[in-house]
Amino acid sequence: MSTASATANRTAVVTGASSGIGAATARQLADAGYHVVLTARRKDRIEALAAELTAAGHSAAAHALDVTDRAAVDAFAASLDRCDVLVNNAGGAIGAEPVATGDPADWRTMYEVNVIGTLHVTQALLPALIASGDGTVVVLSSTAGHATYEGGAGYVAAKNGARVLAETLRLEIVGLPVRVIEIAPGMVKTEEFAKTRFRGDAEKAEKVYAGVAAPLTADDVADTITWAVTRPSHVNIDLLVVRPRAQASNTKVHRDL
Ligand code: 8X3
Repeated sequence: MSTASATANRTAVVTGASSGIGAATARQLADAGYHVVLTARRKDRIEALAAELTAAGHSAAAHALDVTDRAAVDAFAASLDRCDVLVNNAGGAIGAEPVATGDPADWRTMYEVNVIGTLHVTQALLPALIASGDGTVVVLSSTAGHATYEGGAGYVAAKNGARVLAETLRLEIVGLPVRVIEIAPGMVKTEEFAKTRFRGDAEKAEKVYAGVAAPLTADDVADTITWAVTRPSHVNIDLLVVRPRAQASNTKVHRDL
C-alpha cells in the first residue's frame, strides 16, 4: 500500500504548529496524505499555513490552542471527528542560567508547557486515538531529556518529564492499538527556539550555532517524525535520537571558528 492510500481520511493533530518543527511537520504530514489539524496559540500563523496547505491541494484546518489550558484542550478534543496521529510538539526552553540563579518561574513555565501541555493533549485525545484502531502518539522530547548540561537544568528537567511520560504511557497502553514514539532532537536551528530561550537576544541565540557547519533544520526533524509515523502500524519506533553530524553529545560540538 502506498503511504498516501494508507493515510487517506486519517487525521493528524500537530501542537505548536505555528513555526519551526511543528510547522514543518504539519507540511510533511499533509504531503504524506493526512488531514492535518494545526494547533498553536498564534491563530494568524496557523490559519495562514492551513490556508497555504489547502490551496496546494492538501487537507488542513487550524485551531487556536494553548496546551496548558485544560478546558480549551478538552473543547478542542470534542470538536474533532477523529484523531489518528497526535504530534506533541509544543514546548521550548526559557533561560540558560545555572541552578544557583535560575528563576523558578521559568522552570514552572517550562514544566507547564513541555510536560503538563503534553499530558493535557495526550489525555484528551487518547480515547480518539484508541478508537481509530491504529493510533500514534509522538512526543517531541530532546537530547536534553537524556543527558544534562550546564545551564540547562530547568529545560533538561522538563524534557526528562516529557520522556518519562512517553515511556510510561507506552508501558501502560501496551495491547491497545496505539504506538508511542519519542523523537529526541539535538541541535536544531529554527527561527525561534534559541531566541525564546535567550528572551529575544538575537546575538546570544546566534552564538548557540556559531561555527557549526550544518545544524539540523526543522525539516530534518519533521522528516524523522514523518518517517516514524508512516512505518507500518506494528512497527513502533520507541525512541529516535537525531543530531547534526557536528554534534557528538550535548556538550561536544565541532565548531569551525
Ligand atoms: C534542544 C536541544 O541542546 O538546546 O532541545 O538542549 S538543547
